[in-house]
Amino acid sequence: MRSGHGIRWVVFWLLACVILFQCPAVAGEAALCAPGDTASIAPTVVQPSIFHPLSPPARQIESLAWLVMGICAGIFVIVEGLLVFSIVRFRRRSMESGEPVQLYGSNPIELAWTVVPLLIVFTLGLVTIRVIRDVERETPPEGALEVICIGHQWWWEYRYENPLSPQGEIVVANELHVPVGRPVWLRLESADVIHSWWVPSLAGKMDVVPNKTNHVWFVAEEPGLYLGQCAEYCGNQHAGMLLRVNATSPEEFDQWLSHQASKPVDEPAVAAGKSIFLELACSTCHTVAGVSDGAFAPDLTHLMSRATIASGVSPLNRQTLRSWIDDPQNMKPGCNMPSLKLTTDELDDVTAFLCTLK
Ligand code: HEC
Ligand SMILES: [Cu+2]
Repeated sequence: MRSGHGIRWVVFWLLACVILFQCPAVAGEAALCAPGDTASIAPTVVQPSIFHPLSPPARQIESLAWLVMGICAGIFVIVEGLLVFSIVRFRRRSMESGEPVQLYGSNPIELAWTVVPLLIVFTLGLVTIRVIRDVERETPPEGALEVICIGHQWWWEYRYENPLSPQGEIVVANELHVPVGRPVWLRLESADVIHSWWVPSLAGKMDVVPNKTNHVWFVAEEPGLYLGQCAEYCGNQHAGMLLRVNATSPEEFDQWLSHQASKPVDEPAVAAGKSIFLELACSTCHTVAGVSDGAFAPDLTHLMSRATIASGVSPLNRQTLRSWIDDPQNMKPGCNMPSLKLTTDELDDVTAFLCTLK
């Protein structure tokens, strides 16, 4: 009976290790697809894993995780070792009969298994509190880039204060851009339900709560594309609410920022598509700077500068864009954009218009 217990533990730990080390490769595939209309060099993809930290808070969390796992592994080896030893050493031999010697009470043993766990819990508690204090700051780190992040069902909105932009602010969807080596201070807000911002290589999970402001900070140490995932169940497209953080050199970041602050090109050739965009409900939900100012859905001013569509669910190119507009419920069932049932011609025109929004 006891050995059955031992085997269950071994199986449990093996499974736990497999799960821990096989962190899901969220959207890795999509990330590697270059966008159709913007020629950009595919950045190094940093897969989401707490065991690949590239930012100070993520490093602290990793060290803490190893400490906890080390202590647990020690306990596991000692307990299971004693168990196996007892099973083998004190097994019933064929010649023996009757009950083995019964022992009741032992002060040294009682003391040992009270004091040792207390010490372990105390140590882990102290170390954890220290890590939490460092990871959850009350004030922005010095020289931080401050960005507002708003969680929506099922996409992310980022707002940068930017004097270059006429509105004094630039708004982008789903793809956060940050400069390497500079602290980033994200102010997290929610437009609807509770989400959680989690890019494991950069920082720990932080809930995004309606009517409450939370913060998360990180410093991307290397250039690359950091992937993550909404980590709080938020409805039927929770799994389609992926996170992408592009860390680039400060120069590239400044270029990106000033491009995002620029007005969209006004292409006379796509006037038909533009007027369909304005006449149909598109413009009541979406902003295109200088064209419409819907605030419910992703800002499309520089749509084609993004690599993905629908919060990382699909790579972005003319084809995916067209099929998205045709029926978003195909690509992202349950999402908050309806199919407006455009005719083939209207579809082509609107797609052509959006494709100019580089
Ligand atoms: C009822 C509001 C609503 C209307 C009307 C609407 N959309 Fe959307 N749209 C959304 C929402 C919400 C999303 C985000 C969906 C998601 O990722 O979960 C979205 C996403 C998009 C995206 C992808 C943006 C990105 O970066 O991922 C495009 C492109 C788009 N809409 C174009 C259009 C066009 C063109 C029309 C008109 C034919 C239109 N939308 C009408 C709400 C709307
Ligand atoms: Cu979410």
